[in-house]
Amino acid sequence: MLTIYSDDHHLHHGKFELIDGQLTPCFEKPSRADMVLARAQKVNLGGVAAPREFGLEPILRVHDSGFVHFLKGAWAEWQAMGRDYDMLPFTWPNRRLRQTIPDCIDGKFGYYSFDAGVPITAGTWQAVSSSVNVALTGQAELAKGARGVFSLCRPPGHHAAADYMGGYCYFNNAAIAAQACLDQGAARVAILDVDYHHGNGTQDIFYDRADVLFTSIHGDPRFEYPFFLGYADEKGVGVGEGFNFNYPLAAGSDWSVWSLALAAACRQIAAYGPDVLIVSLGVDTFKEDPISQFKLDSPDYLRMGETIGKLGLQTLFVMEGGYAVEEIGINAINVLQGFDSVQ
Ligand code: OKP
Ligand code: ZN
Repeated sequence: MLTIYSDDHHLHHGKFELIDGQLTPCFEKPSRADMVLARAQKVNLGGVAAPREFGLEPILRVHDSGFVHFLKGAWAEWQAMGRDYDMLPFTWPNRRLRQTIPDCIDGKFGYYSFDAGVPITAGTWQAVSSSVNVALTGQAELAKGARGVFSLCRPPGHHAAADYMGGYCYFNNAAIAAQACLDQGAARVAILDVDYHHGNGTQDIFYDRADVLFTSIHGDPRFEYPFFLGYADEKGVGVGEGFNFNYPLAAGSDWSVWSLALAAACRQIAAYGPDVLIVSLGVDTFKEDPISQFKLDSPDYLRMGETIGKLGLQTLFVMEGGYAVEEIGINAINVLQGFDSVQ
């Protein structure tokens, strides 16, 4: 399987996120993608290619233009105020607060985000734009006929909605790739989000649509981030009703439990009959992940890939989370090798 990768992700390296009441060094760091790339090369997964440049147009098919331009100009605005350290938001338009976009950078950042897990640095725009190009280049390879492609995106994307960022995510790489499939003639795209956290952004983007099926297996929002979306009764709305499936699981869930949810999600995907499958591939379900509470072990990721491969669909894997940096490469690449082992 071909891997699409760009070194540009190194340009995004936030210093701190707000977690457990403390400013903590970011878990979402460059070594994550470096480890995944190293493993892909070590096992000869199938070559590495650089992304092509797609520009803003495919991003604007998914994201709000005010949001995109805020992100593009944010660092320059911040610097113009004499600030040379990482940007973080700290006020959000909660219930009964005005949804009016303020003029000042701090107000705008709050408006266009939902948590403090999204530092913006000098290189963030370049890195998040490249991450989208990595996803879109993978999508283009799939369109040319590949059975499976790995877009080694960083930063991740599944918490980002049309007009807000959060949870280490700025642009929704998987959603942008899904929309590109549709724009090039696909009738239906299925998304399977196996990251430990609910893909709230992806769900929100496609919630009122029938042309994208969204399925997600994740820590129950009653106890786990992002807390405010990801319940099993979220089924879609309007023509999108019946095209959204959440599988929230208890803390401590291991492969015996997790694999049942995967089987259920795969049944929905098969019944939907999509032209393409996009997997939001997070491996923070791993038993030693520092911010997560599932108990998958490294060999389980081979089984995961086999199960996905047995769907017999053209599949784009888009990298999301995974914070046990030592094992992230083994676990992520195990999924892809499991997939490749099924013909
Ligand atoms: C991203 B992905 C809030 C941070 C709380 C955020 C976890 C984001 C996970 N400031 N934790 O789904 O792996
Ligand atoms: Zn995650």
